[in-house]
Amino acid sequence: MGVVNVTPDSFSDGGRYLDASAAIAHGELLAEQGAAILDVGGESTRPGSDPVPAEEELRRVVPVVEGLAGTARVSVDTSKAAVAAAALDAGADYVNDVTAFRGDPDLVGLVAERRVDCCLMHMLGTPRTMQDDPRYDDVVADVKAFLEARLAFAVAEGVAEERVMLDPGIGFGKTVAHNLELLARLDELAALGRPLVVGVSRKTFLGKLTGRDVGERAVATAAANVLALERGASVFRVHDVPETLDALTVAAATLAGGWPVTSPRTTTTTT
Ligand code: HH2
Repeated sequence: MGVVNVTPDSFSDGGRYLDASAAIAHGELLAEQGAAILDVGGESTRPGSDPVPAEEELRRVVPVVEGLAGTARVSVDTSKAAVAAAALDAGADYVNDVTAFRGDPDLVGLVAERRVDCCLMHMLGTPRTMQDDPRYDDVVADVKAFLEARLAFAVAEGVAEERVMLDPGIGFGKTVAHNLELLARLDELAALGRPLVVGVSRKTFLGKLTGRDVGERAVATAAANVLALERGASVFRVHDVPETLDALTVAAATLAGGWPVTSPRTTTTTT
């Protein structure tokens, strides 16, 4: 899943693709590089960020979804039903809601009615406050119980279970230690039986571990994604598609103990 942020303030690429044509060109590049899903978002959820009014989010997201429809699957990264509805009308077929249907009471009904896939993510608190001393009894058990409850809620509201993917919400109300424990014990979340999405890309915990600035975290991102794959994740939300795809291709082949695993990639050398 390639990230297309149409925002002035995203933590790693804010302002770079605010113009619709730049965002569409970027999404096309990510698809060419191997992204199967393009996740288009018009509201930053970085720590400390403020919500964006629906009209502004719509203005940012809809032309980009329209421009990318047909290039790859298009996901809309929103917690607002009005934005999701317009994005689905414009060609998206996946709703990525970082509030797991807690942000807008109308979103779950929309996803049920349109019969589209969705991602429900764990977050402690809101983006404004989530990094202020987050605490858990047992971060993995707490996140697992939350995701199980949100999955049950979605199904009770009419979303088919097979439409739901779950995400531990790396960086959303978590310390470095919380993020590492979630990744190390991801197999416990995989036991919920739904595909797992992970979003580690360029995040602060990788900077704290490596000392690298936000634009220099592609290798760290790929390493975390490889371990997430090994523990059962199946969707990897990233800004740097080629690096992560190479790492995942090699990791998947190694885990499978054979070649080819999925679609073979062409290469210019034979060694
Ligand atoms: N992380 C971000 C945004 N959306 N969605 C899911 N499912 N999982 C994630 O981990 C996730 C997400 C934050 O990253 P980014 O979009 O790059 O930054 P910003 O929120 O500042 O736009």
